[in-house]
Amino acid sequence: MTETSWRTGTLITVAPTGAESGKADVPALPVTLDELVATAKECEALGASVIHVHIRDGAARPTLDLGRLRDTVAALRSTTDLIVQLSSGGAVTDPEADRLRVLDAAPDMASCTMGTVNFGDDVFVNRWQFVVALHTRMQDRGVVPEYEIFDLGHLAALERLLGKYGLPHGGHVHVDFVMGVPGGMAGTAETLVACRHAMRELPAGSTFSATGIGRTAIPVLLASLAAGGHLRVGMEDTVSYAKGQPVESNMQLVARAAAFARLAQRPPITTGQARELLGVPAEVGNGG
Ligand code: KMH
Ligand code: ZN
Repeated sequence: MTETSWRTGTLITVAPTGAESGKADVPALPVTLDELVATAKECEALGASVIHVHIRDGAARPTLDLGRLRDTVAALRSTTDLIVQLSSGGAVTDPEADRLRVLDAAPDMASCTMGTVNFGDDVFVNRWQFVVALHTRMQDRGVVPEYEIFDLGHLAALERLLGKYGLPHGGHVHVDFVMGVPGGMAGTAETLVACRHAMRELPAGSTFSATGIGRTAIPVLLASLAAGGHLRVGMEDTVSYAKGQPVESNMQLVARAAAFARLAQRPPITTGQARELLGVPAEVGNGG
């Protein structure tokens, strides 16, 4: 049997919670630390290798509380081998100082959104100077970024960022196309191919994953697999499994992504292979 490597397999990121859905509207959303850890373990067993984390407070509201973030990183590290990626995006209402402080929780990775985008009825603000602060602080702290691309111009901003401030910690550039946000780029195969094409301006060997918000989830997933990309799935992005059918759990979405990846003959890679791919150092003593 041929062994799957990160070159031939698919990296699956699970984004289980997000900052937008309410627990009352989406009861299956993991909002407590116990729910998050249970979800993380099950998603890892199904093929996820990265977890993109937003946390909630005692009332299930989005929070960037540093103590809770540290506890979350520690709990995920002690119970799973997943790469822990904290969101520095938070909620659209979070101030820049709180978003930068996320890095004090010392995650393996953190998101770094490459520009401002209309976000439904809101605006997700990412000023150039703030992006620079995030990128350079991640370099200083040894945190590997995932660059979030909501629009084609964000790739040009990334090229400018790397040209002026250098490669990220670990030396590997990985971007995530967040497609189908109302106000951002469309969640279509054509748009994904345009993004893939624009990546030619990034350092050789740069990689991408993609996620489609809401009903764009499946077209984006299929397009990404076909274009040699990786996948992000989860209830941060998708709360309907099919028309009129609410998602039952994050595991349901990871299982579907893993099945599609196997059908595409690019099966899910392990957490060790994902670390190799992304330039994230191996953790000692991880795993439950
Ligand atoms: N919740 C969105 C405003 C990220 O995690 O870095 C931002 C977001 C991106 O989800
Ligand atoms: Zn997020």
